[in-house]
Amino acid sequence: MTSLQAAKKLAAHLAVDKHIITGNLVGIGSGSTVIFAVERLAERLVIKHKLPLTDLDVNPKLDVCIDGADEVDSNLNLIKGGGGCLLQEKIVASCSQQLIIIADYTKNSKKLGDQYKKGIPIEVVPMAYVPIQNKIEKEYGGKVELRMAVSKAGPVVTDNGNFILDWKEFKQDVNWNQINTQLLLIPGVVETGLFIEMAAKAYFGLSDGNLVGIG
Ligand code: ABF
Repeated sequence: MTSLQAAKKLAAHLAVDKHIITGNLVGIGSGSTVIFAVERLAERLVIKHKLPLTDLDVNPKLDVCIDGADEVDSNLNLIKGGGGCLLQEKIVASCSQQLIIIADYTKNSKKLGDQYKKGIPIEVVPMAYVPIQNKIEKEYGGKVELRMAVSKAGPVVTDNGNFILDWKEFKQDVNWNQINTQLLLIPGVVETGLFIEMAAKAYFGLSDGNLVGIG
């Protein structure tokens, strides 16, 4: 296991051990860090030999959501969606009393954009991607790129049938709450990868085997 993987595992195990108690309804995100959280949950549920799964239409209120992130600033604001999942993760997080972020040390930053250079993901309705690109660049600056599949055969299509725009080289000293609200008002924007004032805590595994937590 590399030291980065070990750091992810540390944060994931601490979050599960500290925040999940028997009987909790738990939301789970995606990504390589969350896999360690799921493994830990499975270990703790070994007596039952399976993780009971549910849906938001059956259980719309969750106790805790554990998820990864691409970047976490010192105010616990997040960039998520680098792996393509953001809308469903934001829905699950919003149904949860507590959002706990688990990450390795590379995700810990003072300001959004300090560490993560791939941009803020914005999920959009396909027919609107060009007007949205133009509007964001004109009003807020930076560069907005359509995310392409690794094969370059076409754009990435999300689980919800939408495209993803990555907003790069944005200004960092801004009111992210306000910007997020404004972005969501653009017709065709479905959701953003800005998770503002949503996370209660973030744990970062370090390369030396220690952990730091914020929140
Ligand atoms: C998901 O997984 C995404 O929102 C985020 O982009 C990514 C983090 O993955 P990893 O833990 O693999 O870095 O939560």
